[in-house]
Amino acid sequence: MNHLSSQDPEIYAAVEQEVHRQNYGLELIASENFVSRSVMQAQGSVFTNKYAEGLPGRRYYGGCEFTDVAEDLARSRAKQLFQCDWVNVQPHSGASANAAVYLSCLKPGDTFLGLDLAHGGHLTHGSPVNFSGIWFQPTYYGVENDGRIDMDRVRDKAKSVHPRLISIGASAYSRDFDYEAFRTIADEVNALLWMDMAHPAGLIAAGVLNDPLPHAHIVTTTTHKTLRGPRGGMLLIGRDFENPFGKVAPKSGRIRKMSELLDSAVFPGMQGGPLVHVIAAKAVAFREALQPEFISYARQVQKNAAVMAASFLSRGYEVVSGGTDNHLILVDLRSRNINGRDAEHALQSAHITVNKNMVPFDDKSPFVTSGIRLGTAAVTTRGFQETDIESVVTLIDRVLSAPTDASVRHKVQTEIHALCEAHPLYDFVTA
Ligand code: DSN
Repeated sequence: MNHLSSQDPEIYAAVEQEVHRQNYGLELIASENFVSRSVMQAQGSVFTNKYAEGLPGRRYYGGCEFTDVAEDLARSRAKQLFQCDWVNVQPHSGASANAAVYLSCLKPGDTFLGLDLAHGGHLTHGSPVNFSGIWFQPTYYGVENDGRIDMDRVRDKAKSVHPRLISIGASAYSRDFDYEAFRTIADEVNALLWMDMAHPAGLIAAGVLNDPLPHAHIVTTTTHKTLRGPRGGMLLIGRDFENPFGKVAPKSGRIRKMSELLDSAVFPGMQGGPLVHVIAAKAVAFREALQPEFISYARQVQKNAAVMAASFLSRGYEVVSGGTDNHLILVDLRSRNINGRDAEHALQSAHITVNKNMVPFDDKSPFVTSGIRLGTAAVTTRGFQETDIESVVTLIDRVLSAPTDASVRHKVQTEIHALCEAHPLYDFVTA
């Protein structure tokens, strides 16, 4: 980074400090991961200079011949990875991909049904402060006292609210989904079924979780969580189909496919020029995810999360739903005399990064919360195995058992530093 360090020392210093933070801190935010040098190099490439509105072969700008190569590779690799008919790799983020679903499937004011945000759902699945809850009519299903979704309750809710669209997917739900049962319910109430697999996408790609693509009409994802690519979004369809709204193609009058509606919703519906450098980096990440090592990685993420849940349980903590099927766990601190906000702060000062999170039936506000959410995708990338995870939980427990004791935090910091040194991450900026 010699150009950056000489030309903009202030930004260089921030980058350098961030590299140090990532190298020597414990990253347990469930939605984060560490990308490879190749992904970063593609993202840092001259593709950042290019305008490329449209799709490969059908652009509104000249000079797109190499952009087309990158986007076609991203599309074909994603299709191979998820065994699906169609993808659009242009959404700038998961929220943009989700917005394209709403734009294609709903009119303002239409009712949809999704997982309650207070039970692990996502902002773009109907929060009153998000476009999804401002322009459309959200209704919710939740989890039961055991922390799991009960499909009979989902069916009852769907039959009472008659949604046009049912969403699956979450930011804080540690169990796998029964996509077949969701599809049966969607068919019974004549709704479209949409899965937002942003969190578990990498585990789905590796085949260690159920596959939504044969069942959901539309799937969205981010590319940077368990899938371990650059920050961004993507839309997918398992088997393409005629759009149920009867929308026709302008000249031929033929009914357009759902994929065509979604392509138009991304551009020109919601976005202008795609981020070609990010698309190139997505292609690199998809190639990595197609390698056999990625399956071993995904299995280890899942094993590490299971060990993490078991270690918390054995120390007397409550884990929502009693464990996990995927990469994340939600710890309910209500029996521990500390709230989520204070736990997050205490852990942060010991260089352990987690986020406070509402737990189902929480009595505290989203700014305080009763829980913390932890995930194993990032630490597994740097090589943590089951025994490391047990050490991590021991260290977290030491901090949470004495959250105001600076000497405990200091000792834990030193041990975290040693654990991170044993599993080196990035070596390209020395700090
Ligand atoms: N904000 C992300 C998460 O942390 O789950 C989801 O978009």
